[in-house]
Amino acid sequence: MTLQTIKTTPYADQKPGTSGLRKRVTVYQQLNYVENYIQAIFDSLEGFAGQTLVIGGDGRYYNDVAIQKAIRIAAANGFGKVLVGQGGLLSTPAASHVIRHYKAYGGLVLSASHNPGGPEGDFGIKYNIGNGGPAPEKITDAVFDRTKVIDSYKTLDTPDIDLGKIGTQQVGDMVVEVIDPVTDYAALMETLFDFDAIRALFKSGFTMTFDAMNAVTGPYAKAIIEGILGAPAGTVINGVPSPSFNDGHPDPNLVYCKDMYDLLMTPEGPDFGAASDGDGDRNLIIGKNRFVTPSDSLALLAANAHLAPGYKGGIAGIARSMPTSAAADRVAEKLGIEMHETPTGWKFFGNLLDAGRVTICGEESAGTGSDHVREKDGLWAVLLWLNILAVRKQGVDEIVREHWATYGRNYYTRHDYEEVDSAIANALVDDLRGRLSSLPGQVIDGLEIAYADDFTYHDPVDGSTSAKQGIRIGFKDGSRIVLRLSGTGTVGATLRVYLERYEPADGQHDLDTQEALAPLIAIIEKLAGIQKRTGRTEPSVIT
Ligand code: VG1
Ligand code: CO
Repeated sequence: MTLQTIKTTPYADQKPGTSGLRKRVTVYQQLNYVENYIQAIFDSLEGFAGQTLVIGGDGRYYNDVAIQKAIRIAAANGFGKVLVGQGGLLSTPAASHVIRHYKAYGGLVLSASHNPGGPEGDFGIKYNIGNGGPAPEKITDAVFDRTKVIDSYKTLDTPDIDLGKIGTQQVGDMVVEVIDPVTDYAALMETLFDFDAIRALFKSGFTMTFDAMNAVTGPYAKAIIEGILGAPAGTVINGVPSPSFNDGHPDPNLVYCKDMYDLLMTPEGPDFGAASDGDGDRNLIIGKNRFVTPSDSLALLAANAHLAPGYKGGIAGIARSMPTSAAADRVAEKLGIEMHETPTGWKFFGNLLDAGRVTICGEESAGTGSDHVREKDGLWAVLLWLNILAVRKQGVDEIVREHWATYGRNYYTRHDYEEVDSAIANALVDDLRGRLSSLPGQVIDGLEIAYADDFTYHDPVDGSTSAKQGIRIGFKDGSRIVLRLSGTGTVGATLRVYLERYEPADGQHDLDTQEALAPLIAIIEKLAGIQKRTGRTEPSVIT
């Protein structure tokens, strides 16, 4: 075994986005692309000599190759130990838990989340800090700066680790321990939820389907839902992780889970449907005849969390990303607890969670989680829903309706325009940004604009500021339009338009969502000219 210092040249495009560095696999396959990025991460950190690093991924194509490189570079840089999931697998929330549970220095999560996989698909690398959460901007900025000047990386000339074998192996002076990816996570879930009540629910004949989308959640869902909780075999579908997700798109939304949605809308369908994404941090919740929007799900989980043992003392506060609907705000107001609005991306919740100021966090993009880890957690959300259903002994639809009758309903939709020419998308956003100050007071189609700005977040814990986080246009009647560019796409630009309108508790709760929001859709077309500029006649995805 010899320590090697290999000369390299920088890549200009290694700027981490909303959640790590996501690129096409073919980009990652370039000479030293992985090595440069991982060395740049380690170069931006201090004090890890002899410490533990967690490595895991969602099992997508190129995971196996990247993990072996990461292990050698970690050993050459002086880590004392690497904890890695068997087969290289760890869901994102499980990786977060393993970092916290074993007091690791940090972790590398190898995933491009909900992006498609396979040789033509996407790959990603994300660094998480010792609290288990995504590195804050201070670190991701430093990593990007380092990638621009990096001229060498350190590695060892050792053979590959056998990732199939549980137990310890040696790489140079470093120990590699291959652990079961599910055990610690399942034990954590058992401390949070009333598993007896959920077992009784399944015994009573309650039926469910969980779509793991051929991604990482399969082994977790099978072990917990079918194994520990006793749901019948076959409850978990698409439960074997596949490097290409069986050529599917592991994004649990109404486009890629349309079959499940259709099934839940029929009398023969199960009582409850759920799904998770590529790396297991997102969730989709569908009850019989009722799709629950992620924004509503956040509000409902916050309002009912006390029904689960892990939250029986109540919650300290709620945080949501800025584009997420204000449904959760009404719950926080009623509970008299703190409410925070953060930029898109889980990294902004970490400080609030660490400071004990919030317990539950969520994003409109189907991410919900709590202070049990520092990532969003798909299966956690599903289990909390099951716990609530088991205790309240009501169906999803009934619970949702009661919620609206108490707090009112925030009609909500997101329109995505994917793979738009970057120059066109940037110009569209820049033009609108330039006109924001003239918008307040204007009346368009009978709706008066109350405020218009580009969201700047001031972190109340560490005082840091994050600017240009998305354009917000608010109306006098409480409606809101948000517009921003995605930070996770890998081809061209993805323009996201978020639309929201509030109906009070005694208002109309049965309108079609797209119809209820049609006036706002017309207004943003007038203000931003999306269809005119992009040539698109409709969004690529409506959620
Ligand atoms: C999207 C979502 C955001 C989420 C991020 C990572 O980011 O909008 O809410 O945190 O994906 O989720 P963007 O920048 O494309 O809008 V995951 O499950 O892909 O790690
Ligand atoms: Co994800």
